[in-house]
Amino acid sequence: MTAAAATAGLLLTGLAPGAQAADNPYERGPAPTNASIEASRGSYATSQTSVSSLVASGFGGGTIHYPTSTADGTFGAVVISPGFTAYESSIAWLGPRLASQGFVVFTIDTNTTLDQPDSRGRQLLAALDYLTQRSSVRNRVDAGRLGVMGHSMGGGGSLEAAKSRTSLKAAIPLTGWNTDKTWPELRTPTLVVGADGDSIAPVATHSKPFYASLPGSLDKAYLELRGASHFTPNTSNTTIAKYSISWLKRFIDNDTRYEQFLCPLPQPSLTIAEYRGNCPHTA
Ligand code: 9J3
Ligand code: ZN
Repeated sequence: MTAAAATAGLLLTGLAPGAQAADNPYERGPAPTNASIEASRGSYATSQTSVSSLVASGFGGGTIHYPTSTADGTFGAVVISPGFTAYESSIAWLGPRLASQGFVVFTIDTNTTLDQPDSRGRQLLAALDYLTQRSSVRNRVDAGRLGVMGHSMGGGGSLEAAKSRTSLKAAIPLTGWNTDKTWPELRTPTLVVGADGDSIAPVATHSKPFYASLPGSLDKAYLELRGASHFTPNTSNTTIAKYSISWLKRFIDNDTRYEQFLCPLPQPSLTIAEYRGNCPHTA
């Protein structure tokens, strides 16, 4: 070993935990376990800040949840839209649940509760722009690593957002609803979550064709929740959380430590009626 190499080794071993020179600069938090992604909270303490509808432009305001500490640098971010006639409160559980794993999470209200999926898609993008350009936490966000989620028409909106902004790193429609059933235009890794008992956005006419129409070359997955309804995404749900966390980590953070939860494909269980996808992932 040269003196220079020995010095480099000393420097690396001398770094503080969490500040190690990781192969992946976007990796955040400790090595995951099944227990850590199922837990009601991750390793990061979180804070929140409200965004008034009066300052929001192009969407209805909301709440930003974010890791309190700045010691780990910037984080990827995700904006989440509620569904038809619903408010931010209907998807609020996802704010601290996802933020505590190491994301900035913006749960929003839409301009009106009757807005349709195409409008919700535009509002998700407006909220991402607010988050990265004008919000009080903008310096905590890595503007190049963004994702979208939503419930029902908000899930349909997440597909619309990914279609119009192909730079997005992850999309997760939760019991999504849309009159457009075909999404070959997407270039964003997409996890489609359906519910076996959904009679408002039945998987046969919504989530299944959404998933099937995504490009075969895309990293994509279809998770059908067992014993679930259209409104299952409106309250804390461990299956939704663990696969959403894994998908966001894998594709927003490029964190391959989470690949173990996505590939090989999860098997049917008490909470999973069906899971489809491509493995291994290519992005
Ligand atoms: O956002 C949703 O819950 C969409 C389902 C719905 O009520 O559609 C009827 C037009
Ligand atoms: Zn289409």
